Amino acid sequence: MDKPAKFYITTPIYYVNAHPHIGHTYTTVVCDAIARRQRMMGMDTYFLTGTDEHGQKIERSATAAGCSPKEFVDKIAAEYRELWDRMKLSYDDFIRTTEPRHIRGAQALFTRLQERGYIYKGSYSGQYCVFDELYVDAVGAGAPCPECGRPTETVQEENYFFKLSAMEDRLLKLYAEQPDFIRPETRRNEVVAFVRSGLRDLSVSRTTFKWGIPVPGDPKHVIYVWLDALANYITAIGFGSDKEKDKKKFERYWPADVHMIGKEIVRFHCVYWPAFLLAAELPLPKSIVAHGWLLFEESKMSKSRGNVVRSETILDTLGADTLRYFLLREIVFGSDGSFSFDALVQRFNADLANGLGNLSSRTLSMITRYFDGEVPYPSTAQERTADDRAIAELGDQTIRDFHAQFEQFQFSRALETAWGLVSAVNKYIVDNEPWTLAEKPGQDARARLGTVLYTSAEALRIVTALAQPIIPESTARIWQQLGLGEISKLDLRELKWGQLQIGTKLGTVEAVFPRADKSTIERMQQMEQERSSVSESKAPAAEAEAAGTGAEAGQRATEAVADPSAAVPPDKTAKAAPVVPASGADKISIDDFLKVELRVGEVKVAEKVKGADKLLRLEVDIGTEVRQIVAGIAKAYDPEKLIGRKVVIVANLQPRKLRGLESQGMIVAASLGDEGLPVLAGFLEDVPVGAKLK
Ligand code: ME8
Repeated sequence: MDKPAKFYITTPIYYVNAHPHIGHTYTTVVCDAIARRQRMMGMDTYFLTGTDEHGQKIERSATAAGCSPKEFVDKIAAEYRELWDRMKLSYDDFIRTTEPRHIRGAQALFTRLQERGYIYKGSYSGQYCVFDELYVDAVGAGAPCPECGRPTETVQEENYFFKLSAMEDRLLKLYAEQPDFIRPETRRNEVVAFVRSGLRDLSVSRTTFKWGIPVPGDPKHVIYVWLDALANYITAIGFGSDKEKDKKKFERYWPADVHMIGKEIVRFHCVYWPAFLLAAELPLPKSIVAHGWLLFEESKMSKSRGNVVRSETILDTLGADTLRYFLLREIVFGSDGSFSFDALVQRFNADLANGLGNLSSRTLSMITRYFDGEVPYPSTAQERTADDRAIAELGDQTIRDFHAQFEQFQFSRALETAWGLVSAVNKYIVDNEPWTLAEKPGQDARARLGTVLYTSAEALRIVTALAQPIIPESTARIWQQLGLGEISKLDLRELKWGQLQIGTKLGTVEAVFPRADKSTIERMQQMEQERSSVSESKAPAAEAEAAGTGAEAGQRATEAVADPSAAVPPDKTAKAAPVVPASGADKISIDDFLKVELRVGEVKVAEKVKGADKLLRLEVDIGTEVRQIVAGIAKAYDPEKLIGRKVVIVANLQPRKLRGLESQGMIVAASLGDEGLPVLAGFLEDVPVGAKLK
């Protein structure tokens, strides 16, 4: 017998500098649904996900959290895995970029590029954005990154460069010859325009930090995080290993059929990744599919904005299937879509509790009651009514349409199609009143009752089978109740109307989707608030990082004094800075605020603190005296550039000692992004030293 065809699908590997949120869940659930369906279509499917664990961002997050990078990444990677297991995601492999198999494979890729003459040594001096891990065309210390708006850092490094400029024509040819290489088309057009505008060589190593994969033969350098991260797609399936078994695996599964990604990382996947592969003479993935963003309160849900919703909240209330169904049904794949607890509960009640749940419980309990729990005979074809025939035809049509739409990544439409059958059958039941037929004496009524219930049960079977990849747990339960055993054994290719066997003995019938009410929304909101305040106080990851610069100096930069929206980086798509609503208890009175004495000061002396790479010792004139202040701003500001600068000081803080130096106050700064990069508060107009702020 021939080996089945293979299907290899990947998610991005997620950064471990913050906790997972439902944006990450979205991509992973989409891939899971595709993978599950492929398996049920007889494909030898390999579904890969994992975590991206190197880079300066992560190194800094670990420092801020007071642990080693390894301890830090282990903790967050475990969180991802645990969540994916709770979500019942059917991944075949979870790659971590700190694993030996990946390190070996990424180094092998680097060497392969070097051997083929695509990597050379050069030097770079200019601005670097730590958040995007990118050299950028910005001028001057602290100039904003053109990608994300965060302040850049000035670096001068000797680097290895990849000859990206040599790949322009080959890439353009690829996009022209394989129109499905980048999907959807809008993303493809953007990439083509970007490449046409000209490519510059890409720096693929760093010397400014250590937390990365050493360049083979030159361990002073670590491999650029994106080259490291992208390599996961091949290292996970054996690239770079000498073992026969791994080589076979690589041959079997590479190239990937689908790399699923969010739209913000299109360039890395559609320009850099194929360029690396072309240069390394490795086959190219068949398709890179970019989806839109999940928005919350109108802007992209993201850790740096702090407007995230955790999947755990929904798991603990409505369950994994509800979240999975919502994400695939509510969001039009490819476009941005909003998440709200109201919409989630509405979808759940309408489609799952009242729709599929109702169809399942009324059909199966009537078969239990009227036919002793055995699937009844339908009447012969000639005796069927137009109504019965319409449902049977719709059943087959639904199967065809669902498959076609799903294959085109139109998950929302595919589910709409399947639920079209649910509504039609629920209406059919109401129109045919099986409960009235059951009361009527005589063979005809009994035969009619059998037909109506057979038709309903068969439609239920079809929807359940189609929905299995999206809501695996609940469909498995309905399948058991239908008396059909293990749903995972079903071959979806064979599914058609009329396969439900007469006489099938039903399992125990019970409700699969109990209705949710308003209190569920309140509970979820409450849980989110509690979770965010717990993670703030524990400061485990990005949150710890935001506190990073100030925390080391005993100062949390934006706390209490700075405008929280100043900590939100400008974003091309953002309309407003989302702020997690504060409950009344979190608010302070004006009197409380006035207790904080804020004054304008002028920096007279600024110098590095020995042995503390984040700290500066400042002498600040506040009008009445000169204060010594120890501030965690060394990563963002050169001491020389601060002399003469007007700053805002919290003047009535109790003095405290940092690295043996007394700090007599605190300097106010916004804290940007996951890195918590400080940006000092200042004034556009001239203000006198010592002026009070209120
Ligand atoms: O970019 N809506 O990791 P990351 C939809 N490590 N999807 C979202 C989302 C949102 N609001 N937020 C996140 C990285 N995602 C790199 C990838 S791959 C070789 C390296 C999803 O943790 C979406 O898939 O920032 C997005 O592309 C990915 O998470 C970014 O995850």
